[in-house]
Amino acid sequence: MRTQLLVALVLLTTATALPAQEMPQIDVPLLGENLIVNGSFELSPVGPVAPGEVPEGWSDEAYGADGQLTIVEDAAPGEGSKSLQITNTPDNNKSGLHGPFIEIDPTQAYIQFGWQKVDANSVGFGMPYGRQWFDADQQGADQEHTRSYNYLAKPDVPPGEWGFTQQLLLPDPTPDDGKFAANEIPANARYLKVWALAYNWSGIGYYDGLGLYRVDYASMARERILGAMDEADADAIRAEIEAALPNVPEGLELRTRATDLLAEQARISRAATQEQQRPVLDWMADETRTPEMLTELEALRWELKIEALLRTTG
Ligand SMILES: [Ca+2]
Ligand SMILES: [Ca+2]
Repeated sequence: MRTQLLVALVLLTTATALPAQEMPQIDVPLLGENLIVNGSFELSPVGPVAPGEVPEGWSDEAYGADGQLTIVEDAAPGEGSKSLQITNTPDNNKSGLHGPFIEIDPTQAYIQFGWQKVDANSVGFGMPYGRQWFDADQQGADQEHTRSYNYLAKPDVPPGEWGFTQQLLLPDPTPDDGKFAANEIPANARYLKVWALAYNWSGIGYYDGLGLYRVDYASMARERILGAMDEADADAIRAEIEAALPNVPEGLELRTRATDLLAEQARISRAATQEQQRPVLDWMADETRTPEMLTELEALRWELKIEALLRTTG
């Protein structure tokens, strides 16, 4: 058990060994590459983005192509030195970027994060950064009584300061209710488009270090589940129950319950050790169940002791 835990910890450490500068405060293990191409705007030349064009890796300028985008070079907090500048005026107060379709698996976990700033003299924040979900036909994944886009919470910093924001995206646990929360992935979603907007205000705003990664949820859940079993000394309790069981008469409710619980403990343990790609919701169910199951296992050990005692004295 300790070896498995160690392996999980090593995986956790290596997966997060990414440039610290680009990802402050990210405390979940990441898988693979940044799914946002040119999210830090380092692939683009410094200067105004021509009207009708967008920086490499992006799909279209939101709300039309009015030449409000510029790649600037300053002390950008994300990777490299460049960032995206968006200029809004009273007459032209909406702009920003939409990304291309990014294929996702709605059963897995993702994290979206990024930096943003508005100039000190700007009114309000007004930099909605988020995503739109699409189904397999690349139509909006909204169902009745909901909408297909959500935004991250805006950073808690005053105008003039770069603020970092991040959001863990998890599968919608209730796909049948026709709605999904801001951090939930609709069950019918197969794609998303990142939105980095400056909406309905006048002034200058910036984006930098935008990221979207698959999260290695399995390694986090595995560590929590196996760690809880290790701490509760589940293997020892299990051995004790297995040793006591042959003395419990057939047909006793206690015996059935013990057999079921041992089977469940073995299943959760095996799944946590072996399964890599299973749905995040299955991991979450096991994470929720594990502490309850361990409490029941411990109680069962005592019930069996008392049962044995009663049989000896009776
Ligand atoms: Ca950058
Ligand atoms: Ca739901």
